[in-house]
Amino acid sequence: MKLLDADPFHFPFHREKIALVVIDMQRDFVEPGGFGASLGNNVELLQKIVPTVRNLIDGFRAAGLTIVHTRECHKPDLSDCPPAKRERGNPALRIGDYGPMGRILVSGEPGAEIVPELAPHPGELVIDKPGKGAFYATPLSGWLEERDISHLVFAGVTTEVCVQTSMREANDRGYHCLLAEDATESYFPEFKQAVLNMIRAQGAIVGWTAPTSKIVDALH
Ligand code: TIU
Repeated sequence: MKLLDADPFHFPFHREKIALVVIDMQRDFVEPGGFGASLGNNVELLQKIVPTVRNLIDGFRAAGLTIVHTRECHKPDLSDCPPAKRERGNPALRIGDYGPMGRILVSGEPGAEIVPELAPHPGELVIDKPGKGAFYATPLSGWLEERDISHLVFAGVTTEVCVQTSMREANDRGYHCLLAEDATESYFPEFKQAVLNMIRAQGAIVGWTAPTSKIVDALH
């Protein structure tokens, strides 16, 4: 067991028990014309982290460790999309509507796919999730238990929505959670900073944070 130099204190890095969870690096959030843009957001900030997320994934691939990719998306009949989610706000395009990358946040559509640079490799786990959290209504818990995973490294988008929700779900399930600070991003920089501060406050009440370079170094 290594001690990784993290905030607010060292993260116990059990290499044999760790998995990477990459949250929702989908075209719908990262590219123009998708769900994120339809909500009025500038997606350029999110595009900038793609190479860093790739470095993190490559580190886990080289170490032969478990990698989970999640996608926020719904069945084509939207039976797993509560009206309270679809009817929220006043977006340019609602979930299920046709946009430039196919139907918004619908599985099988181009926009729901993970960006090509981060596409899952054969053997990596892919979770389609109808909620913001990676554990709600998905097989993730069982898949991690089967692999005896107890420590999770999180990356992806957006920091304060699906990443934070997933990390809180994991924390309540007893996982040690580490967020890769520069491999996550929000449409709102101040929200990202607030999440980093709040998860590691109170003695890592939700978890730890560390830069990708330190996490990748610890994998060697
Ligand atoms: N809107 C927003 O910031 N995020 C989401 O709707 N989903 C995810 O964070 N993946």
